[in-house]
Amino acid sequence: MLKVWGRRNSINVQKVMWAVGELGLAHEHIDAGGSFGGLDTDEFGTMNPNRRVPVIDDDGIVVWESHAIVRYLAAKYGAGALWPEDAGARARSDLWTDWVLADLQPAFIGLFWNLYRTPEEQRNWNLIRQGIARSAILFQLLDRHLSEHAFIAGDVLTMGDIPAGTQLYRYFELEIDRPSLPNVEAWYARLQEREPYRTHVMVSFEDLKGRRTF
Ligand SMILES: N[C@@H](CCC(=O)N[C@@H](CS)C(=O)NCC(=O)O)C(=O)O
Repeated sequence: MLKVWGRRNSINVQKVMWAVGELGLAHEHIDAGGSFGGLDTDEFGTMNPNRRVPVIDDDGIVVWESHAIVRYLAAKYGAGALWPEDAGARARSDLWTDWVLADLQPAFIGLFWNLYRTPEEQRNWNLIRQGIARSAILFQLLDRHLSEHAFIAGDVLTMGDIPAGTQLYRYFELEIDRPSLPNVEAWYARLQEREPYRTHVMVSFEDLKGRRTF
């Protein structure tokens, strides 16, 4: 049976769990990382020498890196749904996935760490302001793309929605200035209609407040 390792309040684990939920896959979830620990064992290091979550073991196929896992699960179990059959739609899914890894997530997670995960007295407000401004530019770029599409790759949800869509809960929950993002907000509302999104992504991150330790 598919096994998934990773704490549920990790944004990267949430991508995988959301995909598992969309695909309706039977699985075993094992809490790991953060206050659960377990990443420094020999057994874990054999699965993921980078010692991070998420990791999956699908009947002997071990995959780490959240986007690689989402692609693997979509390709194996979601043909014609999360995994677009059309090469153009698949390329759009891929490019927005890579954009999240290269641009959106470093900017937004940097902001999240500097603002939310740093104790108040240690916060660097220059870095926070830069993170807010950079995130705003990137979400506006995404907003322009979504003005012509209901979902990232077209009219239906695909694997391409998962990396960027996972960032939204925290972005809209943080008490920060945000630009007008009507199309991102409409997409966020569409995602919230989905039970796997509500269950696996809209997860409290309260216990990360002021904690820079993991
Ligand atoms: N690029 C990796 C990043 C993995 C990563 O940094 N995971 C964090 C959680 S979001 C982690 O394992 N941190 C150590 C811990 O939770 O103890 C991915 O997308 O899977």
